[in-house]
Amino acid sequence: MTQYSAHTPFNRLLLTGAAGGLGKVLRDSLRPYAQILRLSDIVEMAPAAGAHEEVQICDLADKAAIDQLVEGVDAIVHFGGVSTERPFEEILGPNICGIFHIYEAARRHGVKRVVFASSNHVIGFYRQDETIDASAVRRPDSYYGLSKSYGEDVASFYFDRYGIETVSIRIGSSFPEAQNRRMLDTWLSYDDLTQLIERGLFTPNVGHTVVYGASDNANVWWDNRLASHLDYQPKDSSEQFRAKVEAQPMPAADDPLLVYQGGAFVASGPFGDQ
Ligand code: NAI
Ligand code: 15L
Repeated sequence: MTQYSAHTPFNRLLLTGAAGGLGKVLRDSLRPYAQILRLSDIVEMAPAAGAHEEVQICDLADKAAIDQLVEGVDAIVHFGGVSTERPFEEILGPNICGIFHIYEAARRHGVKRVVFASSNHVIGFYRQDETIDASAVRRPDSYYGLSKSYGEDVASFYFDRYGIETVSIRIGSSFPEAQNRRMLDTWLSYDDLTQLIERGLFTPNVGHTVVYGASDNANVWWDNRLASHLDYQPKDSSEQFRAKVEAQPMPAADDPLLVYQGGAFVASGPFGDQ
């Protein structure tokens, strides 16, 4: 039985989406928490596997491949998938089938802890002048947001039914810098993201916990008191980017970027023949 303690690194920790923007960062920052990091993505990654790493390239939509991927790991940091709004058909395999495959494999192989990269887009239709906590009814703003909302439901189900614990991080905007006015409020630094994942991996008895992923920014839309057991204490703030961002032209007052928590996602699509 795996013991979850901040002082006992995992033997094998799986990181999906390891070739992505956040995956590249987490490949380094999660290093202290496992003897071996198993890195996975659908695309090859550079550099190739180094010391204490192993790489398995596979498609989250491929159930058998994900079953093999999860075999032998102690915990999963699930960051793989489509990370922006796309036609539903492009999201279905990686995000919706993908998260089901991850949890089915976890169940089959006895993995008891997952940290899931959820998104602010599960609540994107709340307005920026509203403050919400994790109990707020979800208001997905996109097919992408719907897929993350489904992912949170899968996490909840697999806890209630099989005792697999998850911390779902509703990540705001995790990039090197806040790029616009909305991101001054949603920005999450890489160090604060790493802290959230560390708390998600090592805090005992999380059941299914939903936590909002934002740094210690000046303006707060998200109340994390329902996740206080994680003891997440953000250290960074987007104030360092304010002057640069506020030098940008001011969008119209009704621009979704300034109105909705999900910003432009609320107005993306429809796609294809519609
Ligand atoms: P990204 O798009 O750079 O990385 C996602 C990775 O998933 C890519 O390397 C991609 O190749 C991989 N992937 C896509 N389809 C796949 C499939 N079928 N099978 C296996 N791997 C597949 O995105 P980023 O920014 O690194 O985000 C990582 C995770 O965090 C994503 O799940 C995203 O939805 C979530 N997130 C990120 C936020 C951010 O601000 N960066 C905000 C909210 C959520
Ligand atoms: C997300 O969920 C996306 O993965 C990321 O690319 C950003 O768009 C972010 O949300 C955001 O809302 O800024």
